[in-house]
Amino acid sequence: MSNKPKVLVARAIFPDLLAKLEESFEVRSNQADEVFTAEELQKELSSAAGALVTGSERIDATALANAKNLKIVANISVGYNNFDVPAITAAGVMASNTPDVLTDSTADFGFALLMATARRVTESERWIRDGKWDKWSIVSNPLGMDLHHTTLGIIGMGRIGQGIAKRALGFGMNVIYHNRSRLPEADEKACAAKYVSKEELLRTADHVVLVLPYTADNHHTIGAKEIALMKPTATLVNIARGGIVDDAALAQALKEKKIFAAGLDVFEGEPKVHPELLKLSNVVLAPHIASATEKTRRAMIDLAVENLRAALAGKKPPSLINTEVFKG
Ligand code: 8YV
Repeated sequence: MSNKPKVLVARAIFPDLLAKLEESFEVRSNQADEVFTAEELQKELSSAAGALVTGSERIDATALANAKNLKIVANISVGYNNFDVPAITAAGVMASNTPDVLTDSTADFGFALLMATARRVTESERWIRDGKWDKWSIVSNPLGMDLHHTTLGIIGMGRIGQGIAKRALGFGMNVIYHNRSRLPEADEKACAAKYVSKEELLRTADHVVLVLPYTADNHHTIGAKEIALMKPTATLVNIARGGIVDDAALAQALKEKKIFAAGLDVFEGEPKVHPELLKLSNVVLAPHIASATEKTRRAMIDLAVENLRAALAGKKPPSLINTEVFKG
């Protein structure tokens, strides 16, 4: 029997990082592609002192029902809508996430989707692969929308939203934003971004990007009614979370060309994608990869491990969410 604390690694991580963890802990790791069922997760957590989890694991009262020794659930993700924070706090367990380390990669990808969507990059590639490029034409080869010197509307102006706004400056874009609360003047200045209501943003932006956290309040915050406010030439990019957009309403609007195009990295019920979206050419699809560079994913795991090590050593985890649980 080992005296090392038991740690659960709920999803596959890089082998060298797993090996490092095994030096200090008795690790039970799920290196399979399958996500634990709720029942399996409850059982796995019942003997763990700490757990590294991802957005795929729902951590709630059920998951924690038998978790008598658990000190921390460390999310390898900045978003933590997979956490029922009040339930985790009530169980006396610390919860942590991975802010900052993924901001730039995610903002880069937001811009990649904005460009691919407005300039029809993936559609053009499919067009060539389908053998449709028989001649160059000035008027009929895929024509897109400009990004430069247009108005970018950012909904959710946290770290990643501000990162996108700063990138937009290089494109000479006029940046407007909507957020739960207005940014301090200095931050607005740093991004040259103007605060507007959600309605004004939807009406006036040429491109709308969603970067807000998913909460019960913003379920379907973009639905048929909101899309109807947008310009028919506008694009919509979602790198936030599925559930923020009503995917069925979006598919209908794209089909009817109510807006020009959409770029989606996240989906309601992912990894399933709404079947109507799959039929459309004016949508760019990505499999939730905004943070997916090896460097950033390693940094996310490193930060989650740092949180876990701190909690198991009786220290305050650097990105603790429910600070009230830490008894220093
Ligand atoms: C993660 C993310 O890859 O950090 C987030 O909020 O969406 C992504 O970076 C994903 O959630 C896996 O946990």
